[in-house]
Amino acid sequence: MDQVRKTVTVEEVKEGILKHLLTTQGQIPEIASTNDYYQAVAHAVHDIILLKLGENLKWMVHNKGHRLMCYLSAEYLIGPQLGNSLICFDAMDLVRQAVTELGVDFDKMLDCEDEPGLGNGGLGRLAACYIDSCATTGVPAIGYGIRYEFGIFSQEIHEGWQVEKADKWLRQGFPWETARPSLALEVGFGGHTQFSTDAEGRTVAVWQPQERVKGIPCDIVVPAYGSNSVSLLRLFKAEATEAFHFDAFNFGNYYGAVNDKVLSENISKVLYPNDEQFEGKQLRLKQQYFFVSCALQDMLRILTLQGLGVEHFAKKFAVQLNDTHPSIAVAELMRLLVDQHRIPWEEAWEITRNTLGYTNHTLLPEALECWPISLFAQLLPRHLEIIYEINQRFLDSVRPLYSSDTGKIQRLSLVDDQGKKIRMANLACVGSHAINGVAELHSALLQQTVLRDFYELYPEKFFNVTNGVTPRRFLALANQELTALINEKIGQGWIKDLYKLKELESFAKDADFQRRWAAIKLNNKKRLAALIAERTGISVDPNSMFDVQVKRIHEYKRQHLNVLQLIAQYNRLKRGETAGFAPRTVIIAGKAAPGYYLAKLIIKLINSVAEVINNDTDTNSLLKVVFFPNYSVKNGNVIFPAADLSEQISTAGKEASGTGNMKLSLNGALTIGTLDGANVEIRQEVGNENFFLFGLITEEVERIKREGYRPRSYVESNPLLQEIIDQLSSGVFSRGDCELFRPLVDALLNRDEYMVLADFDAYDKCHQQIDQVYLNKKSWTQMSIFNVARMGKFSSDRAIREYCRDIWKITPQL
Ligand code: 26W
Repeated sequence: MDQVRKTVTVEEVKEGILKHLLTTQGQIPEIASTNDYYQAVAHAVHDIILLKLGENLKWMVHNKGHRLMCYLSAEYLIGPQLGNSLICFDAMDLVRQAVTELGVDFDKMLDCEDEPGLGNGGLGRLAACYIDSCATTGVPAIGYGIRYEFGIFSQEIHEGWQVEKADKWLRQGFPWETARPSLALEVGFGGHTQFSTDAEGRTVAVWQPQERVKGIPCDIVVPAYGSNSVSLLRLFKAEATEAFHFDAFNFGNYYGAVNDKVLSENISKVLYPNDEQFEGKQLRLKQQYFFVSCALQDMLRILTLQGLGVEHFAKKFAVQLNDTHPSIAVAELMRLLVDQHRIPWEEAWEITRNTLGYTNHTLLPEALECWPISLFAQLLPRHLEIIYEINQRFLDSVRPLYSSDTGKIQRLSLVDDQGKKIRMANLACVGSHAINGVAELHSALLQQTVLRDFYELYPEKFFNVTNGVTPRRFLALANQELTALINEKIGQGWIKDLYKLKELESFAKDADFQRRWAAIKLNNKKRLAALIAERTGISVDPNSMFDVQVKRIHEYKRQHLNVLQLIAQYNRLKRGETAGFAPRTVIIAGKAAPGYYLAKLIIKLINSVAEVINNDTDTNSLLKVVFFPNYSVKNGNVIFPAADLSEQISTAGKEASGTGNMKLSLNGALTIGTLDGANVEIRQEVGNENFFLFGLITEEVERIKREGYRPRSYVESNPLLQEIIDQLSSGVFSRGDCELFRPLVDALLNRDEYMVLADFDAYDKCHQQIDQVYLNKKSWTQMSIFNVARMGKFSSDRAIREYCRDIWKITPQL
């Protein structure tokens, strides 16, 4: 890699860009737009990445025995590619100079990139971080998924409400992928099973699907930082098979055939925008099976290419299931091995279990996937038979252990109590050799709650791998000024070994270092302030505390707790209680699932409260509120470096891990948080004194609920809270409309599923304490430095090394 950089001069880079300006954009400099230049630069950089791919493919051919990690994920939120690639090649300055010399504004050019939003949130971004870390740590890896034509909707705000707009990310073309139609695979749906007897007298099941669809691999090559290693993201696009055309000509039903063609191509049309909410939609099951089948067939193709028999499958591949979305892989791999390759059931089962690992990402019951059996029978009849067979053998094997405990057997069953649904988490547990949660607390809770019966049955299968984030994108790229300062003090080693940030501790008390650290934060805040003004028209003061909560909007994440505290603070300021208050800008961003009414109402609430507070001249020099629209990887990278305070305030026990918490802390924000998800470990790492803790812990949440939680009692005993509820109910923040926020207020007063009211007082007091610390600039900065210095654990490189050691049994090459 070094060679690539050292041998390339600015002149050569310019030449490469100008060549692509003509050959891919058909443009000459005199009339080329900034976007034309972006496309040209992207293609030039993509050429370099493809050369690296060549090296990797050669390595694979010569290392046939090496295990390959295959990540199965319905979502990848990879973010913009150009800036990250330049970081990986250490070519940012070189290309900046070349582009500038061509008379183009480099930052505007970078900004032309539309990101592929092929994921909802945490789970999709984690998948992208892991593919990145596999490249950098030298773990040969392919990420398999779906190339949605429309990714997560883009969010606009109209009169305070979220409005969803189609995400046309392919509008300008996408220079980072290569379609490989010659590697297309076929996937079936529907039909029935035919049983016959083979030459040796064995029964053979042959699935006769009613419908077939082609999966075209679209490859994105993901570069490593500082080496020639790459990972491959292989996303499948659905296309009609040629059979449609035959039908059309043979039967004269041309329009019917074209219509079928359109229908089959719908499979990869759009990403489902729900997270943490299962919806039993047929097309979604089709998507899941479509990419899983393509992926497993692709692996079998690779095996054949390497001259290895199917019996080597588990030795060659470690397949990781990113939640249950790809868990149909258990049945599909069995079908391919047993029905197509005639491997005896027991042997196939051994291979399947040794191959698969399952990662759980949520404890919320409404997120757990349970597919109606009727749907399965219709779409995947053969798989349903296989699942029944797996279930029968499994239950037969455990019955002797729990003979008298029929409840236990029922809970372990892959089929629900009513015999109506397939429990995909159970299928994933039975079909894998390893099961893991994504933070210490989450893994412990999994074992105590949703997967308890499986834990008791197979304790040795359970692991924890705490999530991580890539330091390349989320520090080196997002925060280039801070990176330069860190590099000046401790060198660049931290980019590949994040524990090295520890060396910053010796500068934490250095006044000059603190001054430079704070100056960089201020610059980042100015950059965000400019973007806020551009996107919302709201002007904010970069000298105020930037208090940031960015994540999907969900009741369990409690954006409304943030709003209640904000109103409490506003009321205090209105009463003239300004002593000890640190001027504050509250910044909230995140998308709501389009069908999640209360989440959308929370967005409206934030905007309504913002309208009142921002326009109140009594207080608006001290307190401002911004709902930043369309939170994405791209916007996130401007927000993270500008945050002073990171809000991680979910109800204890509900957030599996969180990864935004890591990105913000890595950029020097201090955390206000509950003991939930990875917050627990962040606090452990940065030190209790550098973390603002509040709120009930998981056991207290459970106990209070058990004993009968009465949310109203918290309002009755707290005049501050009473005042806020009255304001919300009397239209103070809704131009007199007393009905607007009633559903939210009612949910809080009557149920308060997520204990917002129970945690309000502790949260409010914690915020007041934070103001005290913030007003002491030196000590705040020192805490910020300690936070960054102690983030080593939260690199996705560390997480990948743990997966390699505990689950995949792969030795990283770097
Ligand atoms: C079937 C509908 C559905 C769709 C997506 C249910 C659940 C999901 C995901 C599992 C939701 C998700 O993204 N979970 C998040 O995963 C992150 C990565 O591990 C964690 O950091 C977050 O805490 C968790 O909410």
